[in-house]
Amino acid sequence: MTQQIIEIDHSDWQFEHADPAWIAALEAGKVLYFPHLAFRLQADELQFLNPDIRDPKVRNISLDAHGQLKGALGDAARQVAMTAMIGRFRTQAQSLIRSLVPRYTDALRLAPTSYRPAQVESRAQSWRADDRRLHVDAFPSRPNYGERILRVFANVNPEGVPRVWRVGEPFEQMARHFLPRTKAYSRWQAKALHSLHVTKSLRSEYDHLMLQLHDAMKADPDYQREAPQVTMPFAAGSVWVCFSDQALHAVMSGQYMLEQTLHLPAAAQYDTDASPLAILTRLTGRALV
Ligand code: AKG
Repeated sequence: MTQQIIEIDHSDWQFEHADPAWIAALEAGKVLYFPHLAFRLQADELQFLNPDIRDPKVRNISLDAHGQLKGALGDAARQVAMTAMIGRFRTQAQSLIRSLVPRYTDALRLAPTSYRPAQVESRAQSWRADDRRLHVDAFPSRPNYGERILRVFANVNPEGVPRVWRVGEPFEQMARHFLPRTKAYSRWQAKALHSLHVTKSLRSEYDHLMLQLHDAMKADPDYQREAPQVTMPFAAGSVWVCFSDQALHAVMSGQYMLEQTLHLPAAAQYDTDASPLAILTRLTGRALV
């Protein structure tokens, strides 16, 4: 398998000169890893390194695009301080992306920022929601018509515990393997899902295929075990970036991570042929959105 993780020795959230080879690697579905780029907590924020600050009814604490904090326990002062911490990470993550891939800047759409204080190993989940299985991100209720999911992750574990991921083979290889097994798209069914409010808009054939691939991968124990992959411990005090709708990933262990999602129209990429939409369109031979 070609190398799926590209290490970049940089300790600043702003780039003066980004190497075009990094952009090509990112758009090819690789993970950019910054082992010496840390998101630093302030002294009064260390209190948030505690899994009990999360409302157990939600999976992650999040700051929505309007600056509203969700899923955090504690009084008003704590909520304000937590909003400030997550907001600072959001600003730094945006600055990293804008300087790393300047052409994206005007096209990016801000999505929520999450704080994940729970220990990965202790999560109990259905197979479909289990992110310990290799997958690409695809959302059942929010069709995106090929819009990209760009994510910035920061491991803020205070005890040096890495966040361990498995990173799988290139998207196209996986798609060639699973596409013959996917169920055919039904426009009628997509309309029914929309009218029942299961989906927020009409699910396109692209969205259908992405969900099928997500589920097919997670449901296949042989693929999970035997597919080409590397185990990658992302160090405490490091950052990594990938298109999570393209990079096959699974999280195996770790605790305390911040994550920023940014959406990007596939047409705003440097190489528009590299997107999952372009790859699936080529492999199926038809328009999918
Ligand atoms: C995802 O958000 O898609 C994941 O797989 C989880 C990654 C993580 O929590 O480290």
